[in-house]
Amino acid sequence: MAVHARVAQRHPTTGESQFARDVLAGLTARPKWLAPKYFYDRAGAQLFEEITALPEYYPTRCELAILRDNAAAIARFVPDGAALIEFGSGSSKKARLLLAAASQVAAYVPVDISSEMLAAEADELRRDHPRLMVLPLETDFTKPFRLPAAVAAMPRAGFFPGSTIGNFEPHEACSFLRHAGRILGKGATLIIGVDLVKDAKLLNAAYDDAAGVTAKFNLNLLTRINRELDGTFDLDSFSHEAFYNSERRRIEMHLASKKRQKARVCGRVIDFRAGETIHTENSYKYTLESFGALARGSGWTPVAVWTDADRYFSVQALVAQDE
Ligand code: AVI
Repeated sequence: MAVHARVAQRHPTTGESQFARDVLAGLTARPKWLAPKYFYDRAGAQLFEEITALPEYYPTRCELAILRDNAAAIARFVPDGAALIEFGSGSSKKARLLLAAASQVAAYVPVDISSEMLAAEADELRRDHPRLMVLPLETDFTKPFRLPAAVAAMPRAGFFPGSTIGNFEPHEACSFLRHAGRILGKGATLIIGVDLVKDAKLLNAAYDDAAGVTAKFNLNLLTRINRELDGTFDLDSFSHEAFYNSERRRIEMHLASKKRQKARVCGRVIDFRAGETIHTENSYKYTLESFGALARGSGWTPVAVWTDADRYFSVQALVAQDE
């Protein structure tokens, strides 16, 4: 996934970027928090790629295996002549598996905020699928957007892999599913990757790997603040914390202050108590039942589910409910 948070948007009077405003609001809140979308600057996106290849990080491996093993069955849920719209396409690696099995797809619309990756991937896809219309859209896929006119008359299927839905709070996940329903329209299908509840030991290891890559990914947020917002965070005095909160069925990631200290951000002083944390991410895990209930309550009916043999991860087909 590529969710490079854009920082160009500035406040008309203060000149502050959206990133600066969000960081200051989060660091002056109690408890302190930062939005996970800000992980993905260039270094963060690179570290996330490394995470996906870690032995402990099962989601990417499992989802790729599910897509590979069931591509033909999944493709049957995509209508003839459909436009396949991918929310947060990144490298389109997973869509390629689906497209290879779904020759009935007439157009592929990768939607992503990162233009660099989009253009390069679109060119390659056009080369590999000469009959496929590839229509990249550079925009924040969580906000309302218009589909290209060329796909207006086509039936639509959405694709949202990676369990990115898990990084949304449940109410945000519901809003996103409704938003996807509005964009895809009546009768649409949505193919979505959803990470499943499992043994806490496996979950904890996946988000606190032995090589320390996830720790670097988490701490990179402070490096980004130091670079872009005149921050003075001392990285050695914060530590990565990740644990499964079984009551809320989510992995929580935090940055914990090892001591009482101060840091400056955009000229503001932020105080930390020893042990105080900045909550940087939630990664919700679902059961098939709990995700089914979320989907049904958000305008979608689950019609098929594929999992890996260990039932660590799922790919699900949802069909838009009639209003
Ligand atoms: C992008 N997202 C689905 C990842 C996850 O598993 O929640 C982000 C991540 N955070 C730490 N490791 C991976």
